[in-house]
Amino acid sequence: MPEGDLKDLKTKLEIGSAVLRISTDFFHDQGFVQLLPVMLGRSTDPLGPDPGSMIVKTPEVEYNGTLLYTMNSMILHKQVAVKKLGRIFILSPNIRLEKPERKATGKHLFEFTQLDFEISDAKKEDVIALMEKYFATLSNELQKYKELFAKIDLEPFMFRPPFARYTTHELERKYGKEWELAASKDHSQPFWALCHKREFYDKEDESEPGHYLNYDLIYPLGFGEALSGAEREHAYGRITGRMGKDKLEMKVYQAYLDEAKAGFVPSAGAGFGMERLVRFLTRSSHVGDVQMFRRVPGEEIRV
Ligand code: ASN
Repeated sequence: MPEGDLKDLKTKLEIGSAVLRISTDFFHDQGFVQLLPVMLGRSTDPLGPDPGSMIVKTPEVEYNGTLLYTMNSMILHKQVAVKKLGRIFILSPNIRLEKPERKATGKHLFEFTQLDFEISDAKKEDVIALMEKYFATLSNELQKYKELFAKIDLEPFMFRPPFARYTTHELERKYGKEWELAASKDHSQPFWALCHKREFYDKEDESEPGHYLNYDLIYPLGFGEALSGAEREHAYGRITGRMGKDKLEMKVYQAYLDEAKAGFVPSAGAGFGMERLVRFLTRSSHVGDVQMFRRVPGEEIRV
């Protein structure tokens, strides 16, 4: 690795450390309880109706006679936890064995950490307001780290919420089906992409079937997706209905479904990747450039 890259990596890791501190402080200040992550579970996030279009497989471990999966995300566990504790967040390590060709997107890793949070009885607007407050706070707090940014010839990015909002239908009309990169390049501040057909746990608007109460935040300047989240399907019958439409194998989700049957509370939340945030703040060409231990799809693992 050339000398300059090593120096840059050190600075980027220091910026990453500041971001972790600011972020956890923010969620604590907002009354959230920080939980420790789980990395194995009897069910995990299916990742879209067709995980095969993105990941090679979800790793499985047989332990003590039980089949366990590594976490694609902790969404299913968040729905269980939020019943007991109304506001939770987790720095959650996720393993997603992305296809090697995904290296080219610059934003995919096969191992990363997201700050994942969930709030009982919350709505879409509550999460959007919370995240806009978070990004404004992040900009203010990062002013204290100006000298660090100067080492890589940057200034801390000024997030200026409220961010623009579009439905994904509007974005598709303007930029085509693969709107994310073009729309991101066309903006100088993050923007919300609303109403996107995704996993079964994102709530469908019952008054407008085919519409979803979810939200992605997209970074500007070509950096793409920052965050995804939603109000959740919490009623057992609706969950099984959505799983059926996605042709998911119910028995894989039995433990989760048992919890749903016992009763979930309405909730909303989101998750955002820590490495993607640091990549954006440091304008790095690949998200792996901000990791101490690179986990880039298709790349040889050194350590
Ligand atoms: N964390 C996301 C959410 O809260 C789910 C994901 O990572 N796929 O909706």
